[in-house]
Parts: sequence; C-alpha cells; structure tokens
Amino acid sequence: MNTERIYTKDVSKYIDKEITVMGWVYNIRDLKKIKFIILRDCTGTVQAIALSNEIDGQLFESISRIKPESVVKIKGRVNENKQAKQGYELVIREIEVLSPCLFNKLPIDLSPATTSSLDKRLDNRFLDTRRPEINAIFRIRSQIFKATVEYLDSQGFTKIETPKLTVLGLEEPGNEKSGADLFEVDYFGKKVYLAQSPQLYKQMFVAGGFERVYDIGPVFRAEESHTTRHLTEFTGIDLEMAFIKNENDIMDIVEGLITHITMQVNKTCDRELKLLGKKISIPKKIPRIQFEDIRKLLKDMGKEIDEEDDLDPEAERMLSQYVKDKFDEEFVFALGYPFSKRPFYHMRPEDNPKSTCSFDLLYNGIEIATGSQREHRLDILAKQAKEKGLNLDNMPDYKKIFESGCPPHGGVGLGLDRLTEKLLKLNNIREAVLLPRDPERVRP
Ligand code: AMO
Repeated sequence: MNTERIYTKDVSKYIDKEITVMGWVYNIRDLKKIKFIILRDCTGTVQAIALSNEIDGQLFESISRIKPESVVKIKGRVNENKQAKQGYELVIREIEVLSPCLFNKLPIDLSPATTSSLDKRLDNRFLDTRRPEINAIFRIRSQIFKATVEYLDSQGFTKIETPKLTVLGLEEPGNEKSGADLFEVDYFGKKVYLAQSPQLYKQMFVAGGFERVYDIGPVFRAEESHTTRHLTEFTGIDLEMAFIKNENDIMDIVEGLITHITMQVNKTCDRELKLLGKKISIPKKIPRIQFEDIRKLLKDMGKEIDEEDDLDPEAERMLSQYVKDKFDEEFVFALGYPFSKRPFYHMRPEDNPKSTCSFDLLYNGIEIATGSQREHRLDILAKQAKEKGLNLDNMPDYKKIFESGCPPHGGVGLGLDRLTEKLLKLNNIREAVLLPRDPERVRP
C-alpha cells in the first residue's frame, strides 16, 4: 500500500496497486450499485468508482451526499479498464471528506463550456481557476514570467525592485497615447502617487552603474478606459540598458526575449496548450517598419494617418494583418513615432525633430510594448521637457540622473497581461489576469 499522495497524472503508473489521491470532486454519477466520482487535482482528473459489493454499505451510501467541489481523499486500487475513458480507474476502498463544499448550486458553472459570464467568473475567480482550461492560462503565464527572467539574466540584466509609492510620474498625464494618469494616495497627510511606470527608477539605476536593469511588477494607471486591452493595474516587464548604439539594440533584446518566451512556452506547456487547443508560433524575424512606410501602407489600404498622429487600434490591426499576409509573422515593430505622441524623455533623430528614436511592438493587432532610446543630454532633455510644458527643475530626482554622468541608454516596457492574452489568443485582457482591476472592478 502506497500511503503517499499520488497526483492524478501519475495514477496510470500504479496499475493493480493501492494508492491515495486527493482533490476536488468534479462530479458524481450515482447508479444503484455503482457510483462514479471524477476527482480533479492540479494535474488533471481521474475516474474513481465505488462498488456496493466492495465497500462498507454506509460508506457507499455516504458518497451520494458528497457535493461537487468538496475536497476528498480517496484510497483505492488502480484497475485497468478498457471501457473507462482513460483506460484505467480507481476502485474506491476508503473515501474521506476533508472539506465539504456547502453550496447546492455553485456561484458559477465550472463545466468546460461554462454558461457563466466573465463578470461572474471574475467575482468568483478562485472557483473559475479550478477549471483546468483556466488554470492552464495561469500556468502558461507563470512560464512566460520564468522565461523572461531566464532570458534577461542570460543577457546580463540585474533585477531591481522599484517603489510603487512615488511623487513623480514621467508618462504624460492626459496624453492619449499613455493615458497614464496618476492615482493619488494620502501618505500621512502628504500627496503621493501609485507608480504609473518604473521609468524614473530604471533610468536612475542604469546611471547607478548596473548598466542593464529590469523590473517586473505592478503598474498603475488612473485611466477610465472601458476596453478589452486596458486595466488600471497591470504587470509591466520593464527593462533599461546602457551604452546602446541606437533603439535597434533594444529591439534586438526584445526580439530575443519574445523568441525565448515562445520557445519555452512551447517546450514546457505542452499539456496546457493541448488543453486550450492553442498553438504558439515562434517568430522567425520580426519585421521593423518605419512610421512613414506604415503611413504609406495604411494609405494604400484606405486609412489615412496624419503626420502627428499615433496608430489607432484599427491601424494597429491593419498593420498586423499586412505583416501576417506578407511575412507570416504575428509580431511587428513600428518605428519612429511622432514626438507629439511620445513622452519628453524619448530621443529624437538629429535630422528629424518631429520623430523619435522609438518603437512599439504589435502582436496580432495590439501594442504590447513601447520602447525608445532616451535623451541623456541634459540640455536637450530640458528643452524637450519645455516643449511639452514641463520643467526639469520641478523633477530634481530625475534631473540629477543627467547631471551625474549618464551613459547613452534606452529601454522598453512590455505588458505581461497583453502578452499572455495575445499569446493565447484570448479576447479580453481580463482573461489573462487573475484578479483584474478596472474602473468598475476592485474586488475580490
Ligand atoms: P507605455 O505607457 O506604452 O510605456 O506602457 C508599456 C506597455 O504596458 C502595457 N500597458 C497596459 N496594459 C494594460 N492596461 C493598461 N492600461 C496599459 N497601459 C500600458 C502595454 C504597453 O505597451 N515607460 C514606458 C515604457 C518604456 O518606454 O520603457 C511606458 O510606460 O503593453
């Protein structure tokens, strides 16, 4: 008798042996002399059967009173059975309810084709994640995180933790591109803010001698967007690197990162991808297309983008479709956004002050990352701030970075939530976030 707990994924290795499994009762089918329990744990499911002639009568009857989603411990023998869906089943000898589920009807429908709305599911997210397909999304997300850390470590980046309580935001409030307005916090009677990006700090510690830094953490945006791509709290993968030649060096790192992530997810999440019925393609070479060329392309497709304008969601979708058709790629870098739509700290090309040394990474129709070379020359930076109606003197912590010897540098911010959403072709960012925060939702 094996007294250790066995995961359901390993049950088939114990044919003709006695084992113990633990998990949630997914459902019970109650026939007269035989009862079937589908037991689910974090690795899958197993069918357990109780036969009236093999166990104590009281125990047999008690099974009918167990409600779905109760947590149970089952001891039994693994039987080969060609008729069973998995080719084997667990014949129950003992069953113990470790924690009963008290609901007659669960708050949400946990079946694969759930009838519950996304809103209801999010209200009951920890029940929703018991569904193997939903659980799989977050296992994949966890692997994306792991692959990111692996890759950035391999490229000489140092992980830093940047504060989320701060007094300065560098993303322009009111700028329709960033929409990065600040949440105010009462800090012992002083006004402070939730960080709307780690921008100040990642630049600070590039200058702090690390040269290459990254942070992965919460980012807060007080924007009242009711879309499938915006949240008020999201997870940013933010990196910054020194002594770059130009923004192409950053795109090289982003491309390497995306390649590593897609490869690792394919390698480590086979079961989850099968469960979700998804395939993830690994980019061969991510096209890099200049803004002027994008404008021309879009014009040919019947969409006009003004010189000073950003790409709107429709333009992003059209560009992605073009790249998919022409290069069979799902990612594309759009290069050289207009200065009017970028924050003051983006460097501008010498010969084109209306543009910036910047890029966005689009993935299947939406922007998932924004990056640029930063302006590190104090006099030019001060001038650019002024053009945007800002004064560097009012940002002493930021200004000091450029007064103390700051190498040429650049970086990027990539949204983990949007990346997960698009990687798995989900249709709402909320599907890729355990407990999303938006203007209407701050619980559970
Ligand atoms: P930006 O504001 O473009 O750039 O943000 C970077 C990336 O973060 C994600 N993102 C969001 N995800 C969900 N909800 C939102 N409301 C939201 N806003 C942004 C997107 C986006 O591409 N400091 C710069 C980055 C840099 O230049 O290094 C910044 O914050 O995936």
